[in-house]
Amino acid sequence: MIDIHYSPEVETARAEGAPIVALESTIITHGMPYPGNLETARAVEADIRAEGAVPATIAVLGGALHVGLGDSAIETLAQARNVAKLSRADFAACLTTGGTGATTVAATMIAARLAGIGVFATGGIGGVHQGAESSFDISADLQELAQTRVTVVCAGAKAILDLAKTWEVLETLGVPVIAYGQDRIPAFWSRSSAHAAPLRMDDAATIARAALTRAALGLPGGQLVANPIPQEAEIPAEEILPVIARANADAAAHGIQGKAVTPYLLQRIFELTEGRSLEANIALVRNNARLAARIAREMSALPA
Ligand code: PSU
Ligand code: MN
Repeated sequence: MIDIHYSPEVETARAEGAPIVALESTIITHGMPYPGNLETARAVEADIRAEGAVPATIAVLGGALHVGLGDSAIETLAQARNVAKLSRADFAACLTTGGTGATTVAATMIAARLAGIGVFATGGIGGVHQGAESSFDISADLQELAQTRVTVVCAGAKAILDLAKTWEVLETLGVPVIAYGQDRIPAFWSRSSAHAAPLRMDDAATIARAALTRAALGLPGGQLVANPIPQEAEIPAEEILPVIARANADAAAHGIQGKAVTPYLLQRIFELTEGRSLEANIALVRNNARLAARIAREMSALPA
């Protein structure tokens, strides 16, 4: 049995059956620079509370699984260096050896499921990297969505990826990809893309009921909700695509591989856009947190 350390707020919400939204910690340690990462983590939690749900940021601290972090723990993580980036493969090892690690989408889904939390908000999921036909670099996030029953709210897959291949793999794995309120799958920093959405839903209640229906069908795995970035924060595709191409070329030239690829690309795009990519990233995560809170409220109103 895993001993889960709940924050007092999450403990109370669990006891009362109140809505809870899980949040990952890799976005804090590897996805954004300090102090923007700390400001974002705090703002996202406040957004969830303002929508009437309770935030549960997830991380492994000294071998203990925490579901809900206090402000000082978030601040420590935001400034920490050399924190492990945990996915399905290394989650158990970190708990066993007393390590400290930030959870990716995959690991956060595993923890949310254990804690009985049905919805999770992030920025963008991992997926099939450009050049995957030779590197084989496909994020474990995709497998997790196929296996673990949590609804994940994102702004699409991170646009640094090969998006066409990412959506193909999710279709193969039987993961519902639901665009929120539009017919195209959003592309993280940009609201739209060339990709038609396999599914579209326009309200949180339908998304919550669809999760319940999947469970009733006995289907394992989650749902992916792709929520477009707010209009005022988006970076149009024609502006961001050349920057992404340059960042991917730089990653290849420097021989960046494995877990380092995603953090490298996000940091490089931050430099190349002079911080604008970070502003957009913050806006989209907050937007996802608000939608996730509304879905959590709908879920907690449904019969268990
Ligand atoms: N979304 C963001 N920033 C991030 C990530 C997601 O806006 O840093 C993280 C998530 O934790 C995701 C991970 O699971 O990047 C994907 O990493 P990889 O491609 O190595 O699987
Ligand atoms: Mn990878």
